[in-house]
Amino acid sequence: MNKPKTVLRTCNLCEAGCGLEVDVDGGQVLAVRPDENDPISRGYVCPKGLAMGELHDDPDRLRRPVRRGDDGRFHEISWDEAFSTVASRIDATRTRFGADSVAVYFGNPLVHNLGGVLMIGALVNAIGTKNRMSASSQDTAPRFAASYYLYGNTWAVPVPDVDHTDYFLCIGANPVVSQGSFMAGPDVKARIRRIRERGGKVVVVDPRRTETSKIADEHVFIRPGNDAALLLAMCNVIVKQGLADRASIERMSSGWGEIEKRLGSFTPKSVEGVTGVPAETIERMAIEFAKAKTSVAYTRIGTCNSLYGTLGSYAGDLLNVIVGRLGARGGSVFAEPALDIGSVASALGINGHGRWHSRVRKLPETGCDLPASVLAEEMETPGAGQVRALVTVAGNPVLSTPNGRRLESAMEKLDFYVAIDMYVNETTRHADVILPPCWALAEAHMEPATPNTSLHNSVRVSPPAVDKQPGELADWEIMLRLAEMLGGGPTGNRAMDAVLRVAGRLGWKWDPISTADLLIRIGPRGDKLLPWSKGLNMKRILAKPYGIDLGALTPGAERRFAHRDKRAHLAELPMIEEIDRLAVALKATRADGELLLVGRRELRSNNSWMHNVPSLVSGRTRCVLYIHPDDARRAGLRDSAPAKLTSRICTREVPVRVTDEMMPGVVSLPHGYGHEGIDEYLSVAGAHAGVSANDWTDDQLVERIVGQSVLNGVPVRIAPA
Ligand SMILES: Nc1nc2c(c(=O)[nH]1)N[C@H]1C(S)=C(S)[C@@H](COP(=O)(O)OP(=O)(O)OC[C@H]3O[C@@H](n4cnc5c(=O)[nH]c(N)nc54)[C@H](O)[C@@H]3O)O[C@H]1N2
Ligand SMILES: Nc1nc2c(c(=O)[nH]1)N[C@H]1C(S)=C(S)[C@@H](COP(=O)(O)OP(=O)(O)OC[C@H]3O[C@@H](n4cnc5c(=O)[nH]c(N)nc54)[C@H](O)[C@@H]3O)O[C@H]1N2
Ligand code: SF4
Ligand SMILES: [Mo]
Repeated sequence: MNKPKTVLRTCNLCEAGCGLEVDVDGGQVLAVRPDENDPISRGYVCPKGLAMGELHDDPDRLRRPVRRGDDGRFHEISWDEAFSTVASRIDATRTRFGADSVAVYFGNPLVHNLGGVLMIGALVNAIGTKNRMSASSQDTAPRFAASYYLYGNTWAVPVPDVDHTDYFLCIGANPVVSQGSFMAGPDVKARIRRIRERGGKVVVVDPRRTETSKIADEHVFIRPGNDAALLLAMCNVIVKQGLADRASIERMSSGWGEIEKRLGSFTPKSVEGVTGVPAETIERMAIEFAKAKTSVAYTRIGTCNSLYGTLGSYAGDLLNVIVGRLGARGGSVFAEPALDIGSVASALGINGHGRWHSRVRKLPETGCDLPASVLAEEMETPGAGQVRALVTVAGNPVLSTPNGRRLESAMEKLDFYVAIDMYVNETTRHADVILPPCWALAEAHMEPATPNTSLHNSVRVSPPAVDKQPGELADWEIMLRLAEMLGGGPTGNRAMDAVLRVAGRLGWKWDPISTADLLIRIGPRGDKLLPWSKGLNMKRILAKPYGIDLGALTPGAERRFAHRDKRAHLAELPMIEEIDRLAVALKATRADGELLLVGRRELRSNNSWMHNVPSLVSGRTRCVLYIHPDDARRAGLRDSAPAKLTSRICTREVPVRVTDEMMPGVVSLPHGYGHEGIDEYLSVAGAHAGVSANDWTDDQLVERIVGQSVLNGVPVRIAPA
């Protein structure tokens, strides 16, 4: 007999990692509450976290594998049938057409799933494909490439030391709604407020007057795609004013001369036109930034997902470097996690850029992932290496990747498609087989990746909350079983997997927590497997229900630099070339009447997948296009009336909200909606369909370094419907 109990968990839905109290009875969730006693989140949560129980109970969530029958409908099948079908179909495609004919796409929720993350390499290597894609190319590929060129380390992503800074320059991010990305920690809103309370300054640069700008001292409108120009101009001002920290540049970096001589092209006046930021504002911001006691520039999705995404991410770091803020307290610092997943990834070769390219358009890999925007053409274009089978794990690329509808039609040509997902969504509805994992509450939880970019170092492992029901498998169990059936094993390394197979015959079984234990123990904070050491191991972590506080972020950056000379390389060739291209582009003129479409996030929404939770979709309609009154007037649009929005690839109707929150010339639409014709599988989401922003975004309009599609700054036109 089960007895009701309360289990303490961290929420796995976003990077904030808030503490939850979950009342459970066996397989049932009775209640979910904020955990007031959590020493880190102190009772802070958002509505999504409180909906964990609703997700668990959602009748539309798949509990058993399903296979599409001749009638086109999904029918439940046994796990044995599911695994043997999937393994034999993938193997058949691979044998006939080569390993690259099987593409794999990993979605965002996997990032918060320890077992899933550890199984990525296992599954990809078992298949043997180079056609590996992920949500990264709609999110972080430019950031990773910038880190790769600057620090020689894809995973060296600096974090703004918000808790200690006196000047927070927040560019292309809306942490008050997104809860912070690459600045992970609960209640970032309060943390940002505290900067001002201690006399500091917060400046937000965004084409929309966002929720974050409402708690800032200053908001600056910028025309999308131009963060790099703005940041380089700020660098120029700092140098001209003699405010650059030359000693620090000298000590930490190489290549400054190459950059300094190029900064001349980026003056406040020369970038004023493209950025829309007045020259005197740029000048003042630069001087304030340099003169503040401490300061940090932070860039995120708005910068990353735009035409100069890599250069914009680079230029944010450059600004920090030249005033001596990289590695300084209150500046831009690196977290020191217990499980250093970045170093593990680097050791496995997941560190680099452009080592191979896509077959059709020759777009480069970044950290082993090709841009997802190549997936449709790789399916459509005949020839050796054409993609004929697809595996998706925790993703919804039809709604989340550019020109999603092209991908959706291309998917019809596939010989076989298997999805590992808990839902039939707009993408997985096209699968032949769907393998559903148990919901996260049935597994132990430990964030594998976010501690790499946390605002404060800590480590915590939450126990499973609900009992796994008979016939339920976790993501890692599904991925591992498939990998093994395709000839691989848990490490993705042939020799190591062969050893583990022998161990397996002796009764040893791979599992994520033991693997994390090993990685922690041999990691920088670990006990190095020495019984007398005071270092970390899983036993010590599990003994503390709230985990272990590993202290504030510490100064120093060099420990993360992987270039042999232990310096930040400011002038690697791709960056130099991009700076030169941007210098030329500053002179281009803008098409008349052209609007630029950008994205937006909503507090009650999580990319494409939480709209099936009733408590999260109640109230006002959220999927509406924001437009400035002047643009609305010019186009003859009225508030709340539908409009016809046109990009290169799509014309469709959207509901409009007229608001001076928007910069003139820019319109904003959240992504992740567009749940049309899916009522059968997602009864709640289907009734709140909205439209998908990625019906308009363009798979062919890409950033030049990583080939990631432009999702912010898509040229559009608008007219009354
Ligand atoms: N236009 C535009 N497009 C964007 C963005 C933008 O700003 N603008 N942002 C992009 C960003 S940052 C991201 S990260 C991507 C996200 O894009 P994706 O990762 O492709 O999509 P998600 O909406 O996160 O889909 C998550 C899927 O995972 C499933 N899922 C949830 N939890 C689990 C789990 O534990 N295991 C398994 N197996 N499945 C699970 C859900 O049911 C859902 O189907 O979208 C991107 N797309
Ligand atoms: N509630 C909620 N939280 C989430 C998510 C969610 O879907 N919902 N998704 C999670 C994920 S996967 C991620 S990656 C993070 C992302 O977290 P953030 O990076 O904070 O993402 P956004 O909230 O989309 O904020 C991007 C901002 O950039 C602005 N912008 C657009 N183009 C430009 C430009 O060219 N320059 C500048 N300066 N600004 C621009 C937009 O107007 C927008 O305000 O959020 C995570 N948290
Ligand atoms: S902010 Fe993120 S981690 Fe916290 S409760 Fe909401 S979804 Fe969960
Ligand atoms: Mo993301």
